[in-house]
Amino acid sequence: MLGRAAITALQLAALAVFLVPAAASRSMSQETASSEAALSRGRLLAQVAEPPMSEIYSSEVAAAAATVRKIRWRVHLATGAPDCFERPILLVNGELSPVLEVVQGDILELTVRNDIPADYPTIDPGISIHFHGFNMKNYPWFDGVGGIEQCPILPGKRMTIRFRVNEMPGTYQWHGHNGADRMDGLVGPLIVRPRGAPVVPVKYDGERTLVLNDWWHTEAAALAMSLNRPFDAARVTKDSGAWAWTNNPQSLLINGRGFYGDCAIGPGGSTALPNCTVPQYWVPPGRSTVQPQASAVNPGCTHTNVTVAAGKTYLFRLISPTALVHQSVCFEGHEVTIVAADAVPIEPIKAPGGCVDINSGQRYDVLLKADQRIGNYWIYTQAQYRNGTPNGYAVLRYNRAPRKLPTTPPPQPGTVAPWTTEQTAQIVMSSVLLDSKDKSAGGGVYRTAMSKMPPATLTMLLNITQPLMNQTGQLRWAINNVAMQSPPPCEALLDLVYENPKWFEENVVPASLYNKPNTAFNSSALGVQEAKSGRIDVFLTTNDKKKNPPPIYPTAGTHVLPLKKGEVLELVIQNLNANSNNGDYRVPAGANRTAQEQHPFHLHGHHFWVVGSGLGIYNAKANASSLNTVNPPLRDTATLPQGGWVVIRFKADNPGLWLLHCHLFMHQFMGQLLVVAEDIEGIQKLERPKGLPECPATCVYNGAPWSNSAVQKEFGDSGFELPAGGR
Ligand SMILES: [Cu+2]
Repeated sequence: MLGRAAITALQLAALAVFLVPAAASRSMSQETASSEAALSRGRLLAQVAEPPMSEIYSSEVAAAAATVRKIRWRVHLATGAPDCFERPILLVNGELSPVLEVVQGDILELTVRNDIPADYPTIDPGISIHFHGFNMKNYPWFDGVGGIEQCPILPGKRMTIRFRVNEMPGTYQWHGHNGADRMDGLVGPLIVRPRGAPVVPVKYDGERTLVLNDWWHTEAAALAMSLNRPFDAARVTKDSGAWAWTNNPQSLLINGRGFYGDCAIGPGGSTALPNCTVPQYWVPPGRSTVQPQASAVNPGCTHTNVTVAAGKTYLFRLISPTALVHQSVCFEGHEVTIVAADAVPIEPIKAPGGCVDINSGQRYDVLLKADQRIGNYWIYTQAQYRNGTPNGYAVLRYNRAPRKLPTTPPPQPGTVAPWTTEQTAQIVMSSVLLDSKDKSAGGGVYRTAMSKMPPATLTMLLNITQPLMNQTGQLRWAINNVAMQSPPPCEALLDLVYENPKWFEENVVPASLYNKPNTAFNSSALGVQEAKSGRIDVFLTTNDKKKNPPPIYPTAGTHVLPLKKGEVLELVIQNLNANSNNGDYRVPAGANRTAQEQHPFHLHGHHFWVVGSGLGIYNAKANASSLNTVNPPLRDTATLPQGGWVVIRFKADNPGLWLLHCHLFMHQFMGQLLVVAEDIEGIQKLERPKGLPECPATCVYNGAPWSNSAVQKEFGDSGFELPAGGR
């Protein structure tokens, strides 16, 4: 946590934040008033508010809602201690992870102001807001990916996002999609209410929303910069510093709260948290069930209590925006029934053992009946595939139960098995939707969900590897041997496409032309290409292997997959060993480069059919029986299993540039993404909205290795320093 003190000292005086009363949305005038009142009280420490719990759904309220929903957000820096450890965090109007709630058919008019100080360290200056899971049909400009669809909102600037919410009702999330902002707290629930009666009725008495996040004690920029340093020891210099893994998260948060072990705080265990008098609490089991007291200066230093009334049924909206962790979330002593996945109704199924597997980017709606003895029960989250991550805990508290912890010891990590691919395959499309004859139901937003999955007109294999880049010594994640390097945000990619109908033809550079093994490469090589073409270089991947074969050697660039209108693309995403690239990247002695990891693949602009997933190498014939072509679920995020494959399918019916990427931030940052360029002519028919953010004068590659001298040059005055290098 080097540099933290300097930042907070610099910013504290201007960064008073306050506890915001729970409410789904507020007007700017109210926010400003509260903010000023808080400032005048001179309180310096952040108070992290629990995200407001949604009230009982009422279709009358929804139907009467305003057509234009104007919301103003001020995104700013504060200090907070969500898990007892104080660090800089990003808040919206003084609140961590506020709920954004809209009604189908509403026009959302969201004005976002970036009040983050210009010298707050970042790998990519400016912010943007993405509406995760929204198809954004006709609004590709507002999908919120910095550098691709818009230039980011720079410090001191604002942007108004305006679009009609033509989305399926259900549970989504919003989050920052520029740099690593979402790891600093810029994320929250996004809920779409149906206009009128829901198409798939689900009976319940109340709603609860649980945001299940992972959390580090180090600012995201420092973690990301360390990931960009040379992994290959032979490329490490004194100035470059060495690659450093982020490690597992320090905490799992439930609704922005967690509890960091025993207050021996800090990645090195060195720094004691001031005012932290809480005794050992979560571990060892049964040692103490004394409720830790949240002190006046450490209000975040406690867990979330979720209250329920005995005999009532609740819809829990489970949302995972994690940067790294695939979790199981469990409800002690209670059965839960899953009724929706990624906002789309599914055939209701019981979660095995009361536990739901939820990957980063995914959402599940589950029903829980409070049918147990009045008391306190654990809600706990557990990391899968990442041993050493502590559990997250909250308390399910019945009304009239004592204000204490559950009497049972807190369940420990490693006690819940992840779902198998067979269990995941039990998630299928709701028969109510499939059997419906009314294609206009829900404003027609369910049309795809109600349709039989069309046959694929185009099939493509995406091989996932983790190469070590010969050119830079950086460790990357690659799709078909291309590690995506975002274009510098001097102009959004979407603008280039829009301005010039021939842009793709003129600027697509066959990958075979450059980035051959052993060619000289430096961090500005892309800039050289850009200067040559006058634009940005692009690698093309198509199924036409003869014309544009995927690169043989791992390479870095803006990875684009063009798709014509009406095509039905089936993507087979295959997990491979790191060193199965045919490449000549070096494997450092002793390093295990055969490991595979699971990846939650998320597609912007679409819900896709999850046709199937399994282990081993995909074989169309041998795996045919495990594919579901009858009632596959429509999702926007699907797990590529460790050592396995996943098959997804979608129809190109939405003009835009849509990211397909691993939703683990670290993997996305390390190159595991590409841009689906869908129906370019269709894009050009859409009117470009006015008032999009101006692009910065200087282009910064977030793919650049951050040497010590580069960090000093960029952030020298802020006191920011990277964590010590090392592997
Ligand atoms: Cu991944």
